[in-house]
Amino acid sequence: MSLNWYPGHMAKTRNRHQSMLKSIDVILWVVDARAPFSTLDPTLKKTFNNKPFLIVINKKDLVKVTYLDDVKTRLSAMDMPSIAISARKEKDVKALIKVAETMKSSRRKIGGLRLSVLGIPNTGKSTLINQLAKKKTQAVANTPGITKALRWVETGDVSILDTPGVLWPKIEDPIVGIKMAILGSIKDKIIPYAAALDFLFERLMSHPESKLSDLYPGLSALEITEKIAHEEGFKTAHSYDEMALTQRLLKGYREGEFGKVPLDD
Ligand SMILES: Nc1nc2c(ncn2[C@@H]2O[C@H](COP(=O)(O)OP(=O)(O)OP(=O)(O)O)[C@@H](O)[C@H]2O)c(=O)[nH]1
Ligand SMILES: [Mg+2]
Repeated sequence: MSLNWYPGHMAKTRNRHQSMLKSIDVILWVVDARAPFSTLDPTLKKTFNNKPFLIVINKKDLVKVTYLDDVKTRLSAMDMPSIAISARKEKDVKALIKVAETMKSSRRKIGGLRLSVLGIPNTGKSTLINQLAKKKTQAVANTPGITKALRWVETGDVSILDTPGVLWPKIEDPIVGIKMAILGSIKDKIIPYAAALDFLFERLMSHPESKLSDLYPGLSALEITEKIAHEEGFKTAHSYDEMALTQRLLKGYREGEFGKVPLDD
């Protein structure tokens, strides 16, 4: 299974962003801290035309600091400057703006800082902007495709361009597609449920930060599946509702209920 979900608005967003580069000082390229490499769109950088960019590793509250340090070191070795934040934290967003300020071209002396935020759906782009604006200017939700259009938001000295989440035209690696599904970056209706459930379980059963075995000590993956299905009422006499079970687990994982378990190594 390779994922082929690339609605027209995604291509349009990329093109519009590229055509607006002249009005942007620094691009904030937002990725999810639980899968920073898988959510780094391999085709996006070439649309920046050498404009400075900063990788914003968002949702840092959902992984451990040691993991983040390793990610930053690896990105730096790839010539990708980065900063880890939680977009819900004012202090983190302030620190991010300070770094972006230092990256602005010295040729542009007048006027405030102009930023754009780009990234795959559901990484927290609009949350970041709301935090900066200190009010809810942008709609936010834990599903993909919430932001529908490019929109400038003025916040004091900083103008910031919100954009709809974009995926890349063809996601070749099925595991990357599954991770996107788990993170809530693709539409529910195209989630490969069985594959997502297998992957997530495997991860939660084997990762040292996972709380699953504390919650269900001594049980195998299958036994845990059965137990959760039973507890949640997804179980009938001979089978259980796999989709309901997967949705329940995904919801828990997305909210950090099972520990600070990243999807990328
Ligand atoms: N745990 C955690 N959740 C966050 C953080 N930032 C954003 N979120 C949540 O992530 C979900 C998606 O946030 P949005 O700001 O709508 O994401 P977006 O990138 O604008 O999404 P699209 O507009 O659909 O592309 C929401 O449920 C946010 O509350 C963070 O730092 N930590
Ligand atoms: Mg948004």
